[in-house]
Parts: sequence; C-alpha cells; structure tokens
Amino acid sequence: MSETVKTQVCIIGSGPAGLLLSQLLAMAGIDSVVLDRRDRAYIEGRIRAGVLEQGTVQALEEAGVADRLHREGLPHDGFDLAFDGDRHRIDLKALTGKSVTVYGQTEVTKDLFDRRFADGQRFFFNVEDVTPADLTTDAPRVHFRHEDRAVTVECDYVAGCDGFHGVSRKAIPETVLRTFERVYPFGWLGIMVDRPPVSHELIYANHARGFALASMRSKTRSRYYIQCELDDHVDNWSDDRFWEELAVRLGPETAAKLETGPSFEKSIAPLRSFVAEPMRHGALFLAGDAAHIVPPTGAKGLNLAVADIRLLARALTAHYRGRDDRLLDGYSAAALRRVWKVERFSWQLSTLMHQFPENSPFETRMQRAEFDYLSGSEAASRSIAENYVGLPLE
Ligand code: FAS
Ligand code: PHB
Repeated sequence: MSETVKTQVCIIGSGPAGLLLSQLLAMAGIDSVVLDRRDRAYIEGRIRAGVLEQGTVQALEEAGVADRLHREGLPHDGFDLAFDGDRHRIDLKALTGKSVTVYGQTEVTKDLFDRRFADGQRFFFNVEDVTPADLTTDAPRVHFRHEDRAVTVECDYVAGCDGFHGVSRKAIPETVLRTFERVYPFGWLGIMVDRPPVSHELIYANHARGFALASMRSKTRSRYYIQCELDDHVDNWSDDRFWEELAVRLGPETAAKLETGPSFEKSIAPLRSFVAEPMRHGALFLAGDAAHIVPPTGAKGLNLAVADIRLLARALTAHYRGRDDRLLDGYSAAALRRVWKVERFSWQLSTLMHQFPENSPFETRMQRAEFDYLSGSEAASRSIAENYVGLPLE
C-alpha cells in the first residue's frame, strides 16, 4: 500500500527544533507535516538541556508556549566558576542586564507537543527509511515507510531537524558538504536526583581530578555532571562512587551542603564540536543538531537550535507571505555566522574547565591563569557573560 501526503514544509525530526518550527509556521498560516523515527513518549523522555537563553524564552513566548515556563522556570542572574576551591561568580545581570532561565528541555518539548497536538498538527511517528529526494528540483519529495505503508510527502521545502544522527545532512552531496569537527578526549557522566540543589545557581568546577557541574531542574530536583573517560560506563559508577567524586571536585565547602540521594537517571554523553556547511541545499534547510553540535559546557545546544529555527521560520514566512526569498537565500550564511561564534564560546569554556590528558604543566598553568584573569577583570567576565546569556540573533 502507498500514500501521498501534500504539504508546504516537510519537517524531519520532532525534537525541539522540529516542534518549534511547526508551531511558528502554523502561527504564520503555513502547513507542515512532522516525521520522527521515535514516538512522543520516547522523545519527551530524553533528558538533555537545562538552561534557556533569554532569546530562547522570547521565541517560546512568541510561539505561545511559555506559560508553564514562566510559572515553573527558575530565573538565574549568575553562575560560579570554581578552580581548585577558588570561586568566581559571573554576575550575568550586572554585566549584561540579562539573565537565563533554568527549565529542562524535556519540559520545553512537552509544552511544544501539547500545543501541536491541540492544534491538530499532522505527525508521523515511528517512521523508517526516511529519504529526502529531488531537493534541487521544483518538486522536492520525502519518502518513508510508516506502518508498513510507503509514504511520499510532496512539499515545497524540507526542514532537516533530525539531529546529529539523522538523514538530512547526508542528503547533501559530499561534493557540496563541508564538515568541521573536534571530538573531546572525555565524556560527561550525568545524574538526575530528587534532592534540593547544592547551590541556588550553577557551579562549573575545574578540579585536578576533572570537571564537575552542579545544575538543577527545580528547587527539589538536581542535575549533576562529572567529567569521565570516553570509554567509561555507567555500570562502573554506583551512586555512592558518584557522590564521593562529585564532593571532591566541588570542594569541601560546597560538599558540606550536598544533599545526596538515589539517582533516577544516569548516563554518559560524549563531547564534540561539529559544524556542517552549508545549512541549505536546494529545498532542504538544516537546523539544530542536524547541522551543528557543541559541547554542553556552554549550555548552548538547545539554544542554538532555537536560534536557527527563529531565522528559518522568519525566512519561510517571508517567502509565503510575499514571495520574498532574500531571507531564505541568506539563511545558511546568517545561521552559520552565529553558529561559529557559539562554537567558539563552547570550545573556549570547555578548554578552560576540563582536565585534558594531553595537557602539559604549561597548559594547566594557562587554565589557572585564565581563571585568575577572569576573576580580576570585569571586561573578561563580561565577555563570558554576554556569550552565556546569548548573543544577538543576528
Ligand atoms: P534532537 O536530536 O533533539 O531531535 C532530533 C529528532 O529527530 C529526534 O527526535 C530523533 O528521533 C529524530 N530523528 C533522527 N533521525 C531521524 C530520521 N532518520 N527520521 C526521522 N526522525 C529522525 N544541550 C544543552 O544546551 N545543554 C545540555 O546539557 C545538553 N545535554 C545533552 C545531552 C545529550 C545526551 C545529547 C545527545 C544532547 C545534549 N544537548 C544539550 C544538546 C541537545 O539539547 C540538542 O542541542 C537539542 O536536542 C537539539 O535539538 P534538535 O536539533 O531538535 O535535535
Ligand atoms: C543541565 O542542567 O543539564 C546543564 C546546565 C548547564 C550546562 C550543561 C548542562 O552547561
């Protein structure tokens, strides 16, 4: 059996990028279908980002999905950098006039799904063999299998929002696509626990034994990370061992306030910096992790995906409203200008805050000197702050 579906924009991927795009397009009267190889429950169950830039909050407000975010999100006016027990607070509010909001990606995804389902969005979940086709013609298609049927989407444009392991980026010919990558020689072991956070703000710590991050999802739910070996495994880390290591890396003063308890999620994520250029090929537009990956140190992955979608939604709206294709034609260059600046910040903060096995005593001294410079320079702290709260969209 086969089926043909017609729409204006076919969105591959129902993560935050794909969901937000479908919402912003619907608000502009533009029809879309959204495909995902997983289902809603699986996608909502993924634990990922935790910090929203002001621009991301604004985008969710414009999308009409920020009510719960404003009720439950935690505004944060600063965060701490810690080096072997010394602490320096980056005062976001004083340095930039802005703050960030702690509100999990899981919740953003739930809020977007609720709205899209309420508005009757056409979804195809658990799809297989998704294949974008005829992208450089005036009749692009997306073929896939769904419940044993062969389905073809006839559309004007295809939005590749299918993450790092998706198929969209691979639909760009190797002769056209250029990729840039740095894989870090360590991972992040993260846990989630229903205990109050050790501090009211985030603490990023560089300790001789490795990086640690004290984060949160609410006043009663904490998220902690420690740097681990790339080939490490969660089975090697009992809760007790994790708490002991975290306490050492956060330092005795902070450790004394640590409320430990049983973790209900424990996972290891690899760290990489990655960019694919261009972010457009014919009728295909890449957005979010499909086009770029940042190490989570700067809390940028989700926020960068949202920034891409704001640019892409605006460009598609200009096309359908006034047949004005200047923003569509400029999308890739505009998005990449911001992507590379965010890649730089995420790489810089990762380089500062982690123990690199290949570092000589000189590089280790350079890390400490950078921290000491930051601690004594308002200009240097402001640079960190303006990147952390989010660079302008353009
Ligand atoms: P996503 O990966 O979220 O969504 C892509 C969607 O496409 C998925 O639902 C997938 O099922 C679907 N898909 C894939 N292939 C497909 C195919 N062939 N056909 C159809 N659908 C397909 N960012 C932060 O800012 N802070 C963090 O702490 C942080 N932690 C992270 C931890 C982990 C383990 C990972 C993997 C990422 C983390 N990130 C973090 C980054 C993360 O939040 C991403 O930036 C964010 O999910 C990007 O959203 P999307 O671009 O929508 O991609
Ligand atoms: C998180 O809470 O998951 C988090 C916060 C800040 C980061 C990375 C992850 O930089």
